Amino acid sequence: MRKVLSIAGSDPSSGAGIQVDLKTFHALRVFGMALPAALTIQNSRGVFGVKGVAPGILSKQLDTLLSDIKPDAVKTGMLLTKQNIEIVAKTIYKFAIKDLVIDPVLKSSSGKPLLQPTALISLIKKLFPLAMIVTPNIPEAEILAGMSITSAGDMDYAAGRILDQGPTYVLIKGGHRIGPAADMLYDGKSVHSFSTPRRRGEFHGTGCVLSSAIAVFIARGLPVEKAVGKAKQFVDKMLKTAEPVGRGKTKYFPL
Ligand code: PXL
Repeated sequence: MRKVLSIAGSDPSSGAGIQVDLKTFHALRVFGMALPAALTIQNSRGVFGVKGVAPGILSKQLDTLLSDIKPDAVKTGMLLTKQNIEIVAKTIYKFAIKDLVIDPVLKSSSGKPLLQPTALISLIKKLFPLAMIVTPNIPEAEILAGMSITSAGDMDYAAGRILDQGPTYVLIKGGHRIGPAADMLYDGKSVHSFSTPRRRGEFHGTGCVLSSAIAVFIARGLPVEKAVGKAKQFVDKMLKTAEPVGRGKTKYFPL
């Protein structure tokens, strides 16, 4: 039985965060585990508040879990605070976790900060060097690389800057681009492009499900390029049948 752990924010509406991560693990038939690093106040209309889990609690949860169960892969999402990022980084290093997927969540779709500005430097300096793969969308890649991205050439250049921060792979997701929605995977030597049709509407939790699915396929032993391809196919299948679940207009995945 392959085991995958998500360390991320809690979304009570369960279309994003640790809740949808667990649903993804279940749908893809691995043993899923979830540990909240932050809580959100939200529904299908948006995020109305955030709060980090107390550092002492996070640290003890992680140590207690990982000293017993060794996951085959770990995914991180919303971590919110500098202190919590540093605890996660220290623990990942201590338990020698190699297959780490980082979704560098910075904001919700509604624009609420999900990472405190003072925490960005710790995310880059402490956590990125431990990552197998980091999965920014274009706005996140712009902030991480410190540049604007308006062309394919910019994407390549930004990828180089992010790889210099330490991850083995970076996947820049093209969904926010005007024109082709291709995601580009870089390892510093070659580039792979992944295209699925652009689906109509606004969706909740797409990045969470993609990074969780990548973690599943890496845990199953697939090479990163294959894991990303399979994860993209899974997300596209979900996008095709997504629908609103509340009064908000964003569509949720059928998970
Ligand atoms: O989709 C980004 C995201 C990640 N994690 C949590 C969230 C959100 C967006 O709302 O709530 C917990």
